Amino acid sequence: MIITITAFERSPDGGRGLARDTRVRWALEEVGQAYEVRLVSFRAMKEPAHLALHPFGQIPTYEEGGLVLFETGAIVLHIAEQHAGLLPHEANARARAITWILAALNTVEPPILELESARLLEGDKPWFKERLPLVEDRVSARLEQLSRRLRDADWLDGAFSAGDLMMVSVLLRLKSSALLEKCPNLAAYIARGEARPAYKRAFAAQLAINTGKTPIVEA
Ligand code: GTB
Repeated sequence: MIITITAFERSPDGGRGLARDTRVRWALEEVGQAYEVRLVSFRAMKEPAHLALHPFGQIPTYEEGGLVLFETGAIVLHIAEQHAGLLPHEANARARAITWILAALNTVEPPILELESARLLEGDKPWFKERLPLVEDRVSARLEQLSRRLRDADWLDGAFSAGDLMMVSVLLRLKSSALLEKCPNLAAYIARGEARPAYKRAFAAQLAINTGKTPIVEA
């Protein structure tokens, strides 16, 4: 069955791997599953054909036979459940790995997104300078909690899992941020994720699109 995902025709990050198709590509690469990519423009994302796949007009989407998914949490979990390699077999360990996927998306990512939005959209507001440290503190608090849990382990709960894939993907958004300096074990955790051959393939594939090395096929 052919798997097709969608990605930005041109990612606003120019190929730094921050758009969310990267985490889906990474999961597919980890399990050795081939996939195709349909590139969509910002205009096409809001048109009926794409809205039929994604009610919020976003990327990525995932199509496999008659199945259409959106939301990277659901997509990565589906991939991990369909193929060996991203979730432990033992029931409790599996449940814990899924917990880390949800923790990455529901507990760690939101304050990071809030910080990004503040920096991107609120810089000209009179209250920006006063608010920014509060938003940064919320990110730091989460990082310190996660750092304490990870300690000197390689991964969050034993072997690398979809939980680590999602957590590293979320933390990568802070890669150039000074906030990570206080948590060197998290910086090393991110580097371990980036060093995985599957991540490197996923990153290279999205970079090729954004540097014009892959022919663009309009959706
Ligand atoms: N909760 C959804 C999921 O996990 O799948 C969120 C999906 C989402 O936010 N998609 C974004 C999108 O389609 C792209 S990834 N945005 C267009 C829109 O909403 O109209 C978010 C993103 C975009 C750009 C950068 N960047 O340039 O650094 C980073 C992340």
